[in-house]
Amino acid sequence: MGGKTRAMVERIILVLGDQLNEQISSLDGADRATDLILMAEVRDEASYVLHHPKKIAFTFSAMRKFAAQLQASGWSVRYVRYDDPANTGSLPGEVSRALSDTGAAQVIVTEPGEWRLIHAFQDSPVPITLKDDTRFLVSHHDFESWAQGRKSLRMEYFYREMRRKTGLLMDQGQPVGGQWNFDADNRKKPPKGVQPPPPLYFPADGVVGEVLELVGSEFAENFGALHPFDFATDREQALKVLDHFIEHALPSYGYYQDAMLIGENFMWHALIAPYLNVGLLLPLEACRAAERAYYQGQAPLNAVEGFIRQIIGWREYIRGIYFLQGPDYVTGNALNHERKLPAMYWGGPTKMRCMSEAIGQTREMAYAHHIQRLMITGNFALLAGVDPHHLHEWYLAVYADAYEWVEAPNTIGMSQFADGGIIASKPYVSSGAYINRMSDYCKSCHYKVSAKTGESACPFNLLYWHFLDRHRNRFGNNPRMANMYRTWARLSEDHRITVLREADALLASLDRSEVV
Ligand code: FAD
Ligand code: DLZ
Ligand code: SF4
Repeated sequence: MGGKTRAMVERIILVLGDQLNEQISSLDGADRATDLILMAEVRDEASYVLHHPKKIAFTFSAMRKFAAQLQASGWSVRYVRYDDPANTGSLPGEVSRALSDTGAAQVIVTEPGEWRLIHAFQDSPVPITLKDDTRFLVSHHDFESWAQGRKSLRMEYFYREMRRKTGLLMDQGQPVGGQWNFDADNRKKPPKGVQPPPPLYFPADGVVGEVLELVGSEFAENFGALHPFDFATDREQALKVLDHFIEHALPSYGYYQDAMLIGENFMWHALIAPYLNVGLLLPLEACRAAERAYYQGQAPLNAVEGFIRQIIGWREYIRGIYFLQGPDYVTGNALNHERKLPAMYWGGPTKMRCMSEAIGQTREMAYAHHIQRLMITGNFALLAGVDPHHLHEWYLAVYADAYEWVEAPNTIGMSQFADGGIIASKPYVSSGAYINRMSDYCKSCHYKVSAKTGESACPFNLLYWHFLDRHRNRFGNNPRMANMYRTWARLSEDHRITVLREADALLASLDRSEVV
């Protein structure tokens, strides 16, 4: 307990597992002499979904190391381990226990990134003060002001304001290079022989080793491989991941952002989302590092702009939407999709190479990149009419970077159109042709991407038309989808009937838990 006696503790400062930065607002104005920091590994947080074991191991390791760092810089820390016999299993329970042990008069926490916990703290019998999370560049109030009165909340306009606000890639009020967005340059498939850089690996140290033993015994049933575990687990290591990305991957980040190759799990992606989301890295420092690389001639503008857009654009916008829309947002189901999540998502067999690649690497790494999430696993669930809430729970569980504030708008809004179009102006659906263009998956698939009907027809081809046909009332007049509906209408009636019949048969197979 850092040597404090009962009478000395004035305030308890609760630091959550995704708030691991000394600049966190709860510590702002705190007093090393009289305040006690509380951190707790609890059953409720480790099991509100079936988290991937790597995600739990990452969180607990990073929490333990951050607690040690705080202690080393003079803070008193009460750290409750998962297997402490006195552990109540919940954060409010641990707050109450700490209060009664210390007699402190006040509890402070930075606002959690999930309504579930915000409500738990608001409903707590002891008053808990929530402070704004200043790691983000935009407050709830600023996002509400931006959103107010707008007909549509598209990210692009928000992003331009963020560029002006931060001054990133700005020159006398104008975007550097004369354009805000260079995405048009960013859809290339890597030529043969071009290899993504290998990521950095961090061998387990003593702290991580102990956590791995705990997670291995307590969460053995959860979907996902615990070993090998090589995540960064402290700030120093996370900064190395950022530097490594800037030096080796950023120069090609833009061009190949959407590409997918068998056996290449990480491509040219940054691999920093878990570190940003728990506080080991801060968003502006990542953007400034990329901007520096551009000005020093180490990375092209399209790559640097693309990376900065993901962080000050998408990441901030997505969080703004989560808090603006309120706790019911995650229950959205605008397309009335009710199919249960196919077993292949939890590692069941599938004959679809793209799905087995994306899900297989998710199981091994707790990672898949954006296009694998959006255009493979998300696209398939949307085409197949999976209940978006089931899919939301899956994404929240299986990725090391998954926290509801960022996962839910990406899943419910961007990927599943279950919010009725708040985030996306049209659903992100594609047939197999897009997957074939952006990956090498189709070459070794059981199905044929060129086959539109018949036994070997790519399931994405069949379900794509089924989706458009069954949602004609909603999307038939959407100008951005007019081409798709025109193409469908040009097909012969016989062909359309066959496609719909075969798609129905495929969906029935999924419902009977047959291998698809
Ligand atoms: P890069 O592709 O290299 O991008 C750099 C950074 O930009 C990321 O680290 C991330 O912080 C930010 N970023 C990029 N795209 C987004 C986005 N759409 N929303 C918010 N931030 C973004 N991201 C999460 O951090 N947590 C999630 O739980 C999560 N769930 C997702 C679920 C679905 C269905 C989809 C389609 C996307 C989801 N994303 C989520 C967004 C994105 O896929 C991940 O941020 C990205 O894959 C993380 O890998 P990276 O660090 O290599 O990112
Ligand atoms: C993700 C996670 C896990 C697995 N475990 C803990 C924990 O034991 N203690 C804790 O304080 N936080 C944990 N977290 C992170 C929280 O779930 C996160 O703070 C909330 O979801 C709010 O974003
Ligand atoms: Fe996926 Fe279809 Fe290509 Fe197979 S053929 S990998 S199912 S897109």
